[in-house]
Amino acid sequence: MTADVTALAARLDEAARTATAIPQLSDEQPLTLDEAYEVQHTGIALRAGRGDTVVGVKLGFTSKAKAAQMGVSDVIVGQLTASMRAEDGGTVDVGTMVHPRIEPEVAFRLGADIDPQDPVVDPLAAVTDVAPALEIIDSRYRDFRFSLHDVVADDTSAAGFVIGPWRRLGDVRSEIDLANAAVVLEVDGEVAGTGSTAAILGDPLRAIEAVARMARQHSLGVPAGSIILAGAATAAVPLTAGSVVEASVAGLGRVVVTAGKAGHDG
Ligand code: 0L1
Ligand code: MG
Repeated sequence: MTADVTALAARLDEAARTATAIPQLSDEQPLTLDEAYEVQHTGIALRAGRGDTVVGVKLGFTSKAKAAQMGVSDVIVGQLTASMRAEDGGTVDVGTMVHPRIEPEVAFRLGADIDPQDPVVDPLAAVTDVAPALEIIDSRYRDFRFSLHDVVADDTSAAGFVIGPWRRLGDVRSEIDLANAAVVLEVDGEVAGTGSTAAILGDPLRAIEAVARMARQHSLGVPAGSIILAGAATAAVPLTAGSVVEASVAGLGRVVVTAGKAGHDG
């Protein structure tokens, strides 16, 4: 049976807009991986129709622990939109989310396009900046449970992100080993997780090659200016209204956000 991509994307979109958990799509009918990405792209088009814009991409299942938990051997890719972004030091509205979690990440910014069709040019050459980041993930599925294809359709649980101060990648690489920098996640001043950037594909810079490959396989554009969230350095923790969350990456910097609760309009 061929999936009704438009209807499935609309179902997920409604779930996100109303902060209402829904059953996994695959409970009803199995989706192929290609169909799941089609659902994701259709959902992003729905957001674009409301004036939102794609500003980057994110990878999921970049840690061995998460990949093993899901029984997968490759990363997944989702899309970040302007409306998902909260300012460093600002507030993220958890009232618009179902059951948000937050995780510390490393973000990259492109100074040039990544052309996924060009196998000659090293995609790493397109990266100009790096920053500590926080990602807010929020599965639109009940109990945060999903199959691989369900979570791809659900834009890999993308819901929010915060980017700390950008630094030139070349400067940072001359100062620290970006492949093994200590990461600390704090909630309300208490340590909620510790890890290393090594948890991100062994080296967060490997995310760039992975993004180029995923862009080629799943027809994504990654133009100059795009933000790339490379993956999480610790497990995600629940994000509740009133919490102040800070991530620090040793030698790179820190980023902070407060969870507020205004909720959806109407
Ligand atoms: O950013 C992530 O690693 C999330 C990927 C999707 C799986 C999840 O929601 O935990
Ligand atoms: Mg993430």
